[in-house]
Amino acid sequence: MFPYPSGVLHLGHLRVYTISDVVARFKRLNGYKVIHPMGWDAFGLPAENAAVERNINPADWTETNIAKMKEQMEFFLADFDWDREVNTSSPDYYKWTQKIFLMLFEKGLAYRKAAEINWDPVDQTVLANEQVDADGRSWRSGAIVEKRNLEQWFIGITKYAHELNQDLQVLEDWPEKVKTMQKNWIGESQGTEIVIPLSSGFGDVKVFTSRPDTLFSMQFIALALNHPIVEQLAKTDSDLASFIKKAQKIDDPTSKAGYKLKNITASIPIDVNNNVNKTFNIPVYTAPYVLGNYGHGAVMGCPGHDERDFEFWKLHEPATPAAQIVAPKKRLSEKEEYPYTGKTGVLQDKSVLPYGLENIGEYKGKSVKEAMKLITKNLEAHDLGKASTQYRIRDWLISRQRYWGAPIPIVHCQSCGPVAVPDEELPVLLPKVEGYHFGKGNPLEKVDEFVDCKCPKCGGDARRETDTMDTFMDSSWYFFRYLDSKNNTLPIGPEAAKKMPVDLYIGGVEHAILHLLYSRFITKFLSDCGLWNGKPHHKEPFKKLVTQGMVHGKTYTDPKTGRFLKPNEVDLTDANAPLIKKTGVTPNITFEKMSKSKYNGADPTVCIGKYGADVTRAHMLFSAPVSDILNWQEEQISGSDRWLRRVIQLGDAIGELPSDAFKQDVSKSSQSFTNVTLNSEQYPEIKFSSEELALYNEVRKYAKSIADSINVTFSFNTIISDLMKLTNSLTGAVKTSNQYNRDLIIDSYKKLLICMSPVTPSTSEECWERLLQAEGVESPPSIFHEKYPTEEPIESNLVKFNIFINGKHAGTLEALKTLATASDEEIITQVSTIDKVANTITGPIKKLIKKQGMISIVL
Ligand code: ANZ
Ligand code: ZN
Repeated sequence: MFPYPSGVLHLGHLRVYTISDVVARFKRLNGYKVIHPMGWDAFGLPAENAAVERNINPADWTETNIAKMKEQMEFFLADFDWDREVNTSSPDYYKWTQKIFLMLFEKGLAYRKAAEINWDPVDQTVLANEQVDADGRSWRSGAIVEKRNLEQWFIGITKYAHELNQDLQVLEDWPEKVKTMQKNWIGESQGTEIVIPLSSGFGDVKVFTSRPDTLFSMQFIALALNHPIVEQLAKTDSDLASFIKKAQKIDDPTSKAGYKLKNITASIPIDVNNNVNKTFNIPVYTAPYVLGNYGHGAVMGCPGHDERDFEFWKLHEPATPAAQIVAPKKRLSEKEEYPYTGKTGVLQDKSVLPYGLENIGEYKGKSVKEAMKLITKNLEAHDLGKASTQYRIRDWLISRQRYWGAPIPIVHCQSCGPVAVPDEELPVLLPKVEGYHFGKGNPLEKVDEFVDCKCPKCGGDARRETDTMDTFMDSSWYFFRYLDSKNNTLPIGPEAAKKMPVDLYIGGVEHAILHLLYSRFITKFLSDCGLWNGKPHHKEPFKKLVTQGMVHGKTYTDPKTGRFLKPNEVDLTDANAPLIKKTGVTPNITFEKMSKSKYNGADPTVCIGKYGADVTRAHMLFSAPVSDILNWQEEQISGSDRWLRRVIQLGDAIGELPSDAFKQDVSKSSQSFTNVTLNSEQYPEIKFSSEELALYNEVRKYAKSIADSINVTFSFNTIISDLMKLTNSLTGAVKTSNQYNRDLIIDSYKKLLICMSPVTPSTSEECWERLLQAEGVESPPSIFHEKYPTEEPIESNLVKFNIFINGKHAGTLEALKTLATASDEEIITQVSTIDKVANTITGPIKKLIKKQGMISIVL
């Protein structure tokens, strides 16, 4: 996920981009062509705020920040494809964001509708919900925020709700948690839409229910506060009007508040004998727990089966018990608690239920599932209901009354209405706006040259749209642009589009819902428009998603006051026992989200400056599994530092050893040999001792484990521990170098460097170069042109033989299996390589027994 160019790279960036850099480098070593791009999510409010505060232009501010962050990214050696860089605020990017908007507009998926927004009357601007504090005041001006109804642009994401929900199933490599969050956000619900008749000329209301089987237990109807019938009644019922006013402030979905509407009642539309029913014996309420924008803004209240309905009923109609129709298979005792919300029961009448209907006809004994179907069918026959699917998700409001965003490419004409800006006039450029225009209202409205224009259709005077787009619109398609960042005729060309989808997408879990949902939606839309052929991929943009955890900082607080302590207030002479300088008291230590007010931030560039990029990267990966919170403890970085020093020293040691410090005559110096030809090109005519084979295999084993950590388990912390263990093994071998073939040692070291190189590119490259130069290669090629080791370990063909002399165990010998059938002479020669045995075999041999795993010699 690309960053917002705030101007400062933080540890969270370092973490996510180190992970992706390791994967990119690793995959390249494995022969893949990897696209590892980087770009900037550059539109948005902070740039505009900076413009207000410092009187600079948002474009200049953004550009400076990008330059700064690019430099910081170079510090940690991230190997990005800068030639694919995108910047969402540059005209050759937002031209295509505008084009995509127009494609949506053409298909009726971008439209205008009045919507309630937060209006700051002092700053004269629209605020996002997050910019309104708990007291309903603007975060910036402090003014009480007003609700206003303004015409806004919406994107019809609900048209894709079903697909977005259904295709979550195919995303096998996405975290379950993220899929669940998306599922809940979309909120697909299968149920029935029921027409409820109302008394006294009110016609009827529709309700949506997920439990049509509970129809005959319905005891009230509840309408949303803004339901047309409620609004109409409020005109003549002043009690109702004042109830609505109060209830509107209630933002609690469990609220029991309610108002019984006067002179209006409802009927259960059919009776159990399947006749139309108009008895009008059901009260109608309005209640804030009914959402105006879900279903039909109306609920059939079934206190016997729904928790909320039950609570509501108890409060408002305490004299009437809650009726039930569904009972668990086991008979309910009267005492047993209401409501019964389970779905495993069957429909029952009063012979089973204390407060049920006398007789439920054909429904008796039907399961919930059967009854749901049957009731829906029976309603349908009278045209009083039908199966229906509802969604929680709403259309996407993209209008922002802001300057620093992509202008919505629409012209408003008196006679033609909203008209698309023709393709050849794209992009609609953001005009440069002087700093003093910022702060109050939308600065674009004050630029006459921008606003005044001609209608593209009729040529008459027109007004250009001054709303800009939500930045989520910019980031909903940027991954396409990476594949074809310089295309100036299309957002992405057909050849480049074949590279979609993205194999691996890494980012914060804070984007689990909106960004990922919008990206999935736009990706599906672009496929439907033929911009890429998404069908083989279920039109999904991201095959694998990894959400990395946050980086938390060490936080010191005064145990008495709870005050956050600045670093210079704490005495850290003894790292294990910090003290508050002033009082000598031990501070509380916690790990919390880094923030200026907690003095717990760490600057990655400072860390890299102290320890180098490789150590910082290794420490970052080693400290925690990718998806967990990472508690940043700089004092523990020495572990990674020491490891890299050991790797460098190991190279020096190998280089300094004279060739006679290694195993010399293969046939003499080792006790036993494998007869497998190991990688014959590399080790011609060499047979390995078991120690050598063990080292050879160790290298392959760790190489495979590291590859699995990246390809399969995505557990980057274990990569570092594997590399450390391999370093130890190799260090041990070099200490006993006379038992090892020199080429094997050098090759193992090279393989260690290759395995390390995705994590610690500079150390690996440097050690590589030094080694090759010492070997006489004049200008060594980069380690990144090497291949990642993928050979399988080789099983030793040696087996253990227990040696007995005169019935006593005299030692063990590792030898080829064939020793069991070798000649006696051969056996004596081989067992004599064991010193202890050689000393005992003095006299003539009476008897020699040879078996698999056992040699017995009687002297
Ligand atoms: C009767 C009933 C009986 C219900 C019962 C539930 C249990 P989901 O599954 O989330 O879609 N409902 C419908 N419209 C509503 C609105 N605008 N505001 C608040 N609640 C609303 O939820 C569907 C259920 O939520 C519907 O099924 C309805 O209550 C309620 F034993 O109808 B039910
Ligand atoms: Zn016109």
